Amino acid sequence: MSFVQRVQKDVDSTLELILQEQIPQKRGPLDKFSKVLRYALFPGGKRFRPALTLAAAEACSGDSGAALSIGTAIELIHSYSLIHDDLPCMDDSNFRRGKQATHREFDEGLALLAGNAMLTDAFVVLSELPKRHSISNEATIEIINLIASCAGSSGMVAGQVLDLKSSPRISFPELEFLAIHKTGKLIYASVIAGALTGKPTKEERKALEKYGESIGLLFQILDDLDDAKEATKQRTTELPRASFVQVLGVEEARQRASELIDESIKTIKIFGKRGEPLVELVELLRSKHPQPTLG
Ligand code: GRG
Repeated sequence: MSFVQRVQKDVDSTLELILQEQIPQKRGPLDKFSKVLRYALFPGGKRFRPALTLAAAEACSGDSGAALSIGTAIELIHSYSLIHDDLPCMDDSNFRRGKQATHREFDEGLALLAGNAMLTDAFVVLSELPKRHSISNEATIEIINLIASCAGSSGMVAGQVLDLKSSPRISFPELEFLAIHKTGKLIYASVIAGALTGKPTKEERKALEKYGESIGLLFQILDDLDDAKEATKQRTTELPRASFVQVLGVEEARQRASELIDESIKTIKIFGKRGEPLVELVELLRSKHPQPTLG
């Protein structure tokens, strides 16, 4: 079993435990609500963010149990953002992860509340780090502060606001700022929160900050390249409101992705063997999106 497959299995079991603890079997509407949460969480997506948290913990010889709890909490936040992003008042998407979006399978009210519950429950999980793992109160507060600020009104939500109001004529700096917030901040938080389960040196933390920033932006550029490829296949010209492919063109977007892949791998060389899972995650993104070699 690969590193990522192991993380997927562990995150699924942790989510299952959280669901059982937060919503013990109740009858009536709450039973239905528990089905809504399950529908949105299983089967999951790539579980890429928790994989980053566990990989960063390993690089810093951190606590893997705590990293799994943190990564799962971040996956709850990510899942809330996907449910809300699909709502008619946002991206108005009917499908997610190969099936009906949550609000289409159930209704808008329940989908909205499922997102709210996931975001809130994530902080229950995080606040219990000292009780369940050997993480100090001080480190817990730092982790909660990092994740909340990366997800909130100066992080992912800010990016979503800009996306909602963006025009296809957006400039490159504006688009980069949008992507760094909408997609990059939560990915950055996944890396740094994992590192905080250990005791990274100043140099190690700096390297992980750079890695987190690069891989966050890379993730969005690759997603835009995928969307553009899909649009060509479907022979549609309908592209996301603001996309790197629209602003840079396919070749330049691929070139930028290739540079970010090289930068992120170079940055984590200082971890040697302990950094291997972090390298594996970049390689996973590369393998799914073959890049041109830079001349
Ligand atoms: C609603 C506050 C709020 C924010 C939504 C994440 C997000 C912000 C919107 C999703 C829009 C989108 C498709 C962005 C592109 C990059 C991205 C985050 C893709 C989805 O993440 P994956 O690929 O999904 O990790 P899985 O399904 O694998 O979990």
